[in-house]
Amino acid sequence: MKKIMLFLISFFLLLQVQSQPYTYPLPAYSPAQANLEYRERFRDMKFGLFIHWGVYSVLGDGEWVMYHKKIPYDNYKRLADFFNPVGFSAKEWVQMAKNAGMKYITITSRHHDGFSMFKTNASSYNIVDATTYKNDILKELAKEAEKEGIALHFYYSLVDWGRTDYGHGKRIVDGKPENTEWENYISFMKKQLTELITNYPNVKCIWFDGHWDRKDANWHYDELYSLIHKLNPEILIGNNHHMPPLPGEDLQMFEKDLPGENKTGYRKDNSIGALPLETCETINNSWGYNINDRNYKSVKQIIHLLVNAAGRNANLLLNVGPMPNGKIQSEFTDTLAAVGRWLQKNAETIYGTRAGDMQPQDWGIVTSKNKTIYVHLLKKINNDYIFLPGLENNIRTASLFGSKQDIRFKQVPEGLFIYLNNMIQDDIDTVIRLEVH
Ligand code: FHN
Repeated sequence: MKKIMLFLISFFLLLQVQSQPYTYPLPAYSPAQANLEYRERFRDMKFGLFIHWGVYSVLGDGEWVMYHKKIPYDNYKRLADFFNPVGFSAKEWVQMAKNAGMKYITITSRHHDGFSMFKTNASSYNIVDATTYKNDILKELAKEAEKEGIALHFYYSLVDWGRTDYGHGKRIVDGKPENTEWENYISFMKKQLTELITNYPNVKCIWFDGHWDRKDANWHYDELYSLIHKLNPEILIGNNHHMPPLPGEDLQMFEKDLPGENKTGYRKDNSIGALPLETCETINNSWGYNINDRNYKSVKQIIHLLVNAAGRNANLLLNVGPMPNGKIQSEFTDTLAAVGRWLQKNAETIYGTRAGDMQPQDWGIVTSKNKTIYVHLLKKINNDYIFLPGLENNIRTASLFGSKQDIRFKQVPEGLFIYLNNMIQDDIDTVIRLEVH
């Protein structure tokens, strides 16, 4: 009995030692001027299109279908034979994003299933070499996005369920999966990242995902990040690792959470840093195409996400999962078009703004630009007034945005009262424009 106890104790101690998160002694990083400038342009953009697309879309059950349905990799790989997206049009996608008021597109260049959506010499499991379609859709998208003034970002998975050098499911010992060629996997990623940056020179951000699969592994971020910044110092690096940013990263991202919230529970440390912020969300409940998912967010919900993100200094990266034929379903395109119409009217209150000095309130948020503050009421207010605590700016005028209607206000040391008497409130967002002295 004593022996068994001893064995169990040492087994659990060993497990604990092995599952220690890897700590990153990353070198200090000073971003290049071009990088700092792109960070500001990125902050101004406010709204981007996230695209999860790969061979998994053929099964219409999301991008994790292989994992969830326990499909052996050899069988899963055959999906490439059926992936023939003849309906894909880079022009249509870019126009859809533009009409929605989106300023950038982030697309999955390779997801956890290891299928590359671009021509790569590092693996034959890619859209050009493994499908009958044979076209590099990233090339087409890159060309079209550049022509239309839309910035292009690439999602890149750290996880690979297929490669033996990744060793999916293996135990991590001393920062590496046991009995695998981990260094080989790292150099495979370096090859692909080099291709993505040199063959698609307008790419402006690499969006890593999958760290959470191996918190205790050494991902060699020092090498990956310095390679990217050496190839193009302007490129922003983001990593969806659910931790505060590491040295070498240029943006902080939040998955299905606004900065400061932690609804998903992904974060241990919920702090918000000084880097540009981005929050990503799905237009229904799925990232990759899911034929059964009818949980479409409404136009109002999307606008509220966007406004709430802007009021917290973050961009909204809104995801759609295109169908296997390359088309985007009408439920999504209709919503995006309606959001675009709203943005056309309200552009000034969103693009190029920063969060106002006031913390988000129960009724909404504020954005600001130069000497103007935009108060976004995201709820119908039954009171005669709202109060903006801590607003110290010296207000000159207040008016209903988009009309000449002046609004009464009163400044006190604790903040600002805005009187709403008889104001017709908008069902989505009533915007009040404050001019500061
Ligand atoms: O596992 C992925 C998931 O498929 C999707 O890509 C999202 C996007 O943020 N990230 C991962 C989950 O954290």
